[in-house]
Amino acid sequence: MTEQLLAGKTGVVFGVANKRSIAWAIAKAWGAAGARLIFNYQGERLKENVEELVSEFGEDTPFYPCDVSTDQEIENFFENVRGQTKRLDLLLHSVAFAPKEALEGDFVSTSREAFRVAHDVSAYSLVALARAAAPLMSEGGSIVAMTYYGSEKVVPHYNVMGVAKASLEASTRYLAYDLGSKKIRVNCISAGPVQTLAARGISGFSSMLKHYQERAPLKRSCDPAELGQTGLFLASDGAAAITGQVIYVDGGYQIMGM
Ligand code: NAD
Ligand code: 0WE
Repeated sequence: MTEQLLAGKTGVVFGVANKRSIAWAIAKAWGAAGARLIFNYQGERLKENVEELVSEFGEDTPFYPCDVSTDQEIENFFENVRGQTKRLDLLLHSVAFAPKEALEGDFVSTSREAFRVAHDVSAYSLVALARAAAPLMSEGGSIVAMTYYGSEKVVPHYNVMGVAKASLEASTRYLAYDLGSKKIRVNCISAGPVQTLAARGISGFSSMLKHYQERAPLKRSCDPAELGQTGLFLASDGAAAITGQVIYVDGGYQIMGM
């Protein structure tokens, strides 16, 4: 039994698409620890999926549409949140997108538009969501975002997503500075590769998992439940003095030089 580390806390979760989503693993850990959760879904296409999943937390679990590339949808989403709760404690950002063609060829071929979209959806959205959530975090809070090692070293084909994740990680540090006086902490989890919807389309993904099994100190990447437990730690008072950091949940892969 998990201790009720998050009893009395309320969180918003961005990025559940299906049961394999990293957001879903972290939501389950937060929910099992006693948090009340409110979810987004990206658009009508994902509504039924998300509706069925979130009902596991009870029939009345709120979920609202929010495409993070639209200011108006972010405003409407938080208007709905304010209808459910006076206070927020937790925010999960588990959202990324780059146009498919930008993850296939060379980085040097990245179009202006693909660069813009990748940064808008995958990095700027953290700033916009943090700004909308902060006024509700009246007793402090914890903001957690998902990142990947391709932000700091070249991972072939990760391309513009790596540049956007570098921006996400830097944004995490600047947000941690701005929001620290309100006792709002902002951190990233850098996950090793996990089989999700966002990973399935990537050619050579299973050879990446094999690479981690050969090279990572723990001889594997990570599993979603472990990301859930790290997300729970960052949300809890155990992490009360941790902000602006990137925590690696990657079997130790990030420490290796050869
Ligand atoms: P996923 O496909 O389950 O989740 C990605 C989510 O992003 C989806 O729910 C999708 O709806 C959402 N999204 C995309 N564009 C959006 C938009 N405009 N507005 C609102 N939502 C939008 O895949 P995942 O692997 O769980 O990815 C979650 C996060 O984890 C991402 O930030 C990803 O970069 C990161 N990550 C994934 C891996 C991996 O190997 N799977 C490793 C490290 C980090
Ligand atoms: O962040 C990611 C992937 C995010 C992602 C996935 C897609 C696939 C479908 C963003 N945009 C899109 N656009 C689509 O059209 N990961 C950390 C998983 C991932 O993706 C890779 C990886 C890894 C790891 C792409 C190339 C190389 C490695």
